[in-house]
Amino acid sequence: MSISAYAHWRTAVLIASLFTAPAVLAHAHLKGQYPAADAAVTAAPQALTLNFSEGIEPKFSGISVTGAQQQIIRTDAVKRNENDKTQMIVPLEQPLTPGNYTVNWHVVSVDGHKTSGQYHFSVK
Ligand SMILES: [Cu+2]
Repeated sequence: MSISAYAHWRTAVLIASLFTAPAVLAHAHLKGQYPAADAAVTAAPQALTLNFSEGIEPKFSGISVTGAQQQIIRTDAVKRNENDKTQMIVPLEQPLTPGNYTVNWHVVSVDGHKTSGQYHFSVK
């Protein structure tokens, strides 16, 4: 490899590392949840749990749950699993009745980045 080709390669590696590392990895992406996205559960859940790829700040994180008629489902304050800072637990004030539900979530991860998303599930 010529000197200029080597220098070019070094520059490319440096730029690639600047753009790939922590910024993307550190965001809290939703990895799984209960009830699962698009699931139809038979047991009425008393809480929703959401698992993220990074630790979350419960004070700045939350969900809103709405039913098929856009009615707002009342929830208690967001908690973080004491043994797993990537797990958010949202108790429901009342068990869910049969129907379709939409969950809009937003979290701030421990590095201060915000992410949000939406999923659906139903209770039979
Ligand atoms: Cu981040």
